Amino acid sequence: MAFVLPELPYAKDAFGDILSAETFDYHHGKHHNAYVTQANDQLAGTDLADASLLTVIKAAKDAGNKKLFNAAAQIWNHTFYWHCLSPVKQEPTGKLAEMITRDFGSTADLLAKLKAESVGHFASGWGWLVLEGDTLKVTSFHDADTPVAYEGVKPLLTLDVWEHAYYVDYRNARPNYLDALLNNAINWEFVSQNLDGAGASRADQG
Ligand code: MN3
Repeated sequence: MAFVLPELPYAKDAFGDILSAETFDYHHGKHHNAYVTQANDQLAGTDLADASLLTVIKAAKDAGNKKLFNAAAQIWNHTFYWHCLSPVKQEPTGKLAEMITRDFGSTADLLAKLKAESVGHFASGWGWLVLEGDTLKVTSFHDADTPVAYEGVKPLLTLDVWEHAYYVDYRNARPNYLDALLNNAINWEFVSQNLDGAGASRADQG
């Protein structure tokens, strides 16, 4: 079964100036879609043609098939990223808020750390909040690399810092894009859900 481009969990104009409809047209409609096409083209007629996205990501990594890994991991990363965004401003609550205070001091400290990691990430990649054991950690991954390719690293929240994520609305100003998202547009409810360790499955398909 071929992979599909998942629908956005909101209207493409839902974020106003924070992320424009034009950004979604390109980022979701063209970039994300291209990864779907690239993965399907490579998988057609192979043993992995009916495998789940997570299975393909792990198999491609084990086989050292960088081209397939990049396409499959980017399908997963982008699907997860869309779910991490909310057009309605939210705050971390409950157990997540307690863990943030325990591991970072405050939500403001976490946001500052996520911004610093993501701004400082050289070239293309993804900023991440992950769960390792019972501990929250801020990290980043290069290019298409993804926490779901590693044992024991559970995805909670991601920020796309490839230039295509912000160039339409922020030109080269990655820090402004990150400020806008972190302060206004994070789906903390989704992040909280992912504390169950099942975040990987929420962007899986096939
Ligand atoms: Mn992207």
